[in-house]
Amino acid sequence: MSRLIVISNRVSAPTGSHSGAQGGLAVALSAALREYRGIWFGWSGETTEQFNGHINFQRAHDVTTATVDLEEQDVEEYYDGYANRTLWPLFHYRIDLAEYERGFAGGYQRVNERFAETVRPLIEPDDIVWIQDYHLLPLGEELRRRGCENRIGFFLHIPWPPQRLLSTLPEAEELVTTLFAYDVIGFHTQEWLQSFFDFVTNELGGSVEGDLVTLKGRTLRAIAAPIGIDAKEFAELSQSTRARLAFRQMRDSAVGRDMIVGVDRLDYSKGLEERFLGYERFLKEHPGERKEVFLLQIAPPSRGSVETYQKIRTGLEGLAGRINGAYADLDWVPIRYVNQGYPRDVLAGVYRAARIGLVTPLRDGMNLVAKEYVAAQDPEDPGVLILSRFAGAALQLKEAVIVNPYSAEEMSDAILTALRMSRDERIARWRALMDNVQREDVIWWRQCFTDALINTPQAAAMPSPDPVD
Ligand code: ADQ
Repeated sequence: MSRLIVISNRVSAPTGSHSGAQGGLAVALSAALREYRGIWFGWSGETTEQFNGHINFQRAHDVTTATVDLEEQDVEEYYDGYANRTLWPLFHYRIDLAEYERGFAGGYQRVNERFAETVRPLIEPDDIVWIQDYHLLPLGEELRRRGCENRIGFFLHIPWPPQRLLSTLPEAEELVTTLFAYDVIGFHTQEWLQSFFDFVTNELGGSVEGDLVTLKGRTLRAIAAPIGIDAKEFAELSQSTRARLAFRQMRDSAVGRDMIVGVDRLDYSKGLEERFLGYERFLKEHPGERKEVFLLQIAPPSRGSVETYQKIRTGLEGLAGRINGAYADLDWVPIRYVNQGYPRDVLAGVYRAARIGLVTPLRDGMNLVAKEYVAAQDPEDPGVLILSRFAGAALQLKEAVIVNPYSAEEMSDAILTALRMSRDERIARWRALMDNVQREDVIWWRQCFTDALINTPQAAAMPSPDPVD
């Protein structure tokens, strides 16, 4: 069997326990790597004075990780800059927040070259290479320029923006053209895939035939493969001792009230402000229901060195304070706003204790929290998932209460609907949701992608016309 070489911005070694706080992508990839003899390569998260390509190898739970340090300037331009201040907002449809700086683009390209240079000697002829996410779009091209003829796939974990938005990026054509170094590229949904097709055909003059896309004589296969969670593991987790304890604590502290839960990285794409406003609308429109519920929002800060993230943090604190100030009583606070991460088993218990899971991103590639919420429920008395129609997950989780997160009124109506939903209906909806979460889980996702990669004829694996000296 071929080895799998996974390359992503950050690497998260499997812990072997279920109590860590690994992010969605990290959990998905650990599960994938557990099955292969493979290597997971990426940035260590550390900086060094001068980049030297030194690789730090570690082995844990059958997965070898290989990490490199980057220079301070790399982090500023590649990670904080191009990845998080240019591509992330643009790909989440927020061109108002996207910053186009040549310095960022240059740093991004430099780090991709450094990654290619460093990882290239680790790749053996039979290996398959799987590159992850928007930090590393041109990495495949850089590997080809260094003579790598292996099968190389790329998966994008965030949305692909509509043609008109992407065309605002000065390097759009160059960047999209580099993707044709891959054999297969994957997106979570048909919608993102279609936007990619639109850009290649309308903007760059390429062509699409079935799932084969051709540009400037190079062909790749583009597929939609929605990521899932390790549903079995998560359902088991919700039965663990720590999950039970968290469940009990939440139910006790709720004193008979229904808990609504939101769990997100603190990010503008997650629609937290709109969520608070929707919940406020509910409190305002339904005074009789007020003290029957409370909202627990768990939102650990992320990307704190980027100014937009500092601003949304301050904005949300202000909004939560204002809503609590307007509605709280001696014995009740409407919003509990918590700024930290929790181990996954604790989260599972919290999800299970919540009558409503409120997952309302403005734009999200997939959203794994929605799936985790479903997997953690008690089959005899499940809660209700309220899900944004703009999350990739909405295309699979159709039995959720689907909302438009931009409408506070819709959000308020959805909360009322969920609170009043009969147990029979909750069970029926949950069963259908859970079937999907179990069927299209992380193992299924990994197989969809690696099967496509292994079975695609290697049309794209021709060396780039412009090899590195
Ligand atoms: P994210 O934007 O990080 O992922 P998401 O898919 O919801 O979003 O995954 C978040 C993960 O972090 C979940 O596993 C969740 O349990 C965990 N998490 C969130 N808050 C936490 C907390 N307070 N404590 C502990 N854990 C917490 C990106 C894309 C998504 C896509 C994934 C995977 O933006 O659209 O679904 O990658 O492809």
